[in-house]
Amino acid sequence: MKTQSTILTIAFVLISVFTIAQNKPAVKSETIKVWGNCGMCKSHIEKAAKEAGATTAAWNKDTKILTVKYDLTKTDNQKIQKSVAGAGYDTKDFVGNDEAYKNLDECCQYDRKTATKKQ
Ligand SMILES: [Cu+2]
Repeated sequence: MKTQSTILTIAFVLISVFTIAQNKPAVKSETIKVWGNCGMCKSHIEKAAKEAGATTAAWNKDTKILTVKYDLTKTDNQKIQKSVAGAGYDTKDFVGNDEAYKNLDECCQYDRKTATKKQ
């Protein structure tokens, strides 16, 4: 009887250790609307997102949707959006930095979110 409970205990410990070892970092995948124009905007936006801690970033110029993956313990949605806005691009929650926007190439002078809001 004692041997049996010892075996059960060992089995339980092994299963726990295995489960903990399998625990991956909390990775979140999200989509964020980001205003922009062309392929160059794409590289600017993706670079800014990665600088804010996104492990992967892919912006689609047709849908204007940025898909990011990031570690929840390292960054968050707002930080990523702020970084993209800092590069001159309007995002869902932030307005792009005006200075950065002015310095973008002509092809990247997209229609601002603020401009589309006003009628
Ligand atoms: Cu562009």
